[in-house]
Amino acid sequence: MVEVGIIGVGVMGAGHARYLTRSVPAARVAGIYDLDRARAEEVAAEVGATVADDPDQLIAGGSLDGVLIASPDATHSGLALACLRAGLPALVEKPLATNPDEARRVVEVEGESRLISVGFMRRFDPQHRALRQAAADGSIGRPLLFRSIHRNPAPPPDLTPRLIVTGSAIHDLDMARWLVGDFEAVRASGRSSGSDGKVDLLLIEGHHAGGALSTIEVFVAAGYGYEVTAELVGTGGVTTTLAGDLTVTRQEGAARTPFPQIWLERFEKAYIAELTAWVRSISGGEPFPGASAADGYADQVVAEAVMEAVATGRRVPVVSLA
Ligand code: ISE
Repeated sequence: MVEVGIIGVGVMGAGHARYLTRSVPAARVAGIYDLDRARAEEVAAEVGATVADDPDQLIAGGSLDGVLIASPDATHSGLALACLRAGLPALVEKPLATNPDEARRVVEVEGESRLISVGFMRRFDPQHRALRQAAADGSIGRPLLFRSIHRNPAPPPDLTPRLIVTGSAIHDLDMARWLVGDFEAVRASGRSSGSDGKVDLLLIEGHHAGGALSTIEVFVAAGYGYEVTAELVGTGGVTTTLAGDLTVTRQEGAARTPFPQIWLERFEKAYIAELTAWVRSISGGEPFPGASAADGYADQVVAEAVMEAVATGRRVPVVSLA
């Protein structure tokens, strides 16, 4: 039994606690920490865990096999470093950090240990995996273009020009890297759909080292629901994700498809597959097949270039330090 501690049990951390408890038989949620003690106690009671007084107590307590970090984004890299100091594997929710310097520090301290994994769950989504397969086996020829549409029903209350990139678009940047390779440069523009002038729609154009292109739409105030659609255009065919679990109801002259309202519904299978693989990497010593700290850093570098491209309107080169 792999004993897991969870730091942060907001929407995502509580989701992970439930997935681990219900759907990953080889793991047990043993300890939980959240700044909001009442919230920690509520989720701990649900999954049979104990509550820690602070994150250090949880990490350095000596009884855990791994830590899942799902606290606010700005705390991710510091907690990842604390796990590295304790020699504990950690699955860090995306983003690994909120800027490239912090992400790079994690990569440097991690060294060869590969203790840090990053929660880019789309890498475990059966539909995105089909695109990856199509890119790898040559069935649609040479990939020319990756297209991603990423819509949320409503923006978070603290939406900023940084958060829409490091909190939302970073998923699509990671997918673009995973499917068509490293970015060479980006262009990007933002629009506001509301009267407050906050940028809630981004359009990103990626130029990739192997010659492929990517276009990414992120719209976090789409209203109708949560939708992620991806497409890979190759020289010999096109593979597009279809939302496999959706239904259509035909009634009164219309066909109606209800959309999920949140990522937990859309990506439930992906989260469970990701957690299962992470737990297996701890118990069986197999390498985690998802995103590494190096990926988390590379994505952060692209995110920074996207922010510069939005602010300046220019084509911005993407340069990672080796
Ligand atoms: C959220 O944090 C997620 O990671 C979701 O997958 C993403 O769609 C959403 O935009 C983020 O706020």
